[in-house]
Amino acid sequence: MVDNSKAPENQSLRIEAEFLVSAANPKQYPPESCTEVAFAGRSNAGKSSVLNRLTGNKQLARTSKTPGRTQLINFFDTPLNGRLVDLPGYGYAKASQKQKAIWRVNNESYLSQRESLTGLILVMDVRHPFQPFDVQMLEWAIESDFPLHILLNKSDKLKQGARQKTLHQAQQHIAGNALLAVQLFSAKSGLGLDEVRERILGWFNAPDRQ
Ligand SMILES: Nc1nc2c(ncn2[C@@H]2O[C@H](COP(=O)(O)OP(=O)(O)OP(=O)(O)O)[C@@H](O)[C@H]2O)c(=O)[nH]1
Ligand SMILES: [Mg+2]
Repeated sequence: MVDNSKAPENQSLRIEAEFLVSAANPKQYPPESCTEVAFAGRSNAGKSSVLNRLTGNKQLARTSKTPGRTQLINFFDTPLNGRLVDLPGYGYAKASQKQKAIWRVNNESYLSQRESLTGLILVMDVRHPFQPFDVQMLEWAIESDFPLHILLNKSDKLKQGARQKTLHQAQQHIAGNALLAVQLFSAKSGLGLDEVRERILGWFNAPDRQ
């Protein structure tokens, strides 16, 4: 992905990360030795690009123009006593029924069983927010009292007025729940980087869900 960010970064919020392991099933998950923050979202919303931008490492998670590229759960270690976890994207239309079923089992087992999971970043394309699977994820978070932070990614694709309007609608969508937050983001330009890094560092530093 082309990096054309001109936005100055607050270096004290940097989150370096390195690849730890890919898992196709729970037996392959690493030990629950530290806090984990997972990235979920529709295929092609830009989860891998967001991870690369957050960590300042364009090689970290693979990005692709071909949806459905990230099939496994990928774990990344940081020096901050916290891990970043890239979940496979959902909603890839061309996936077979069998692939979709495997996807669902893998994601649900991670989300429901992982004690060390402290926060969830839900990445949406700002141009198509709150698709059925996003809403399902949001409802799961609300029912489970689980902290969730929404990134309206690819904000560089919209003009200022349109993106503010989407942000406002999204804020109304989650209003009244202190565990939920939403912001504009662009993995391409770096818009919104400090805000999401602060949320993740907050989770790393206070692993009791909040
Ligand atoms: N313009 C723009 N393009 C983006 C942005 N984020 C991601 N993309 C592009 O969107 C496409 C998909 O990005 P990925 O990061 O591979 O998406 P993903 O959600 O990891 O996809 P899966 O691994 O299939 O689930 C790539 O072509 C990226 O370059 C962004 O903020 N702005
Ligand atoms: Mg990916």
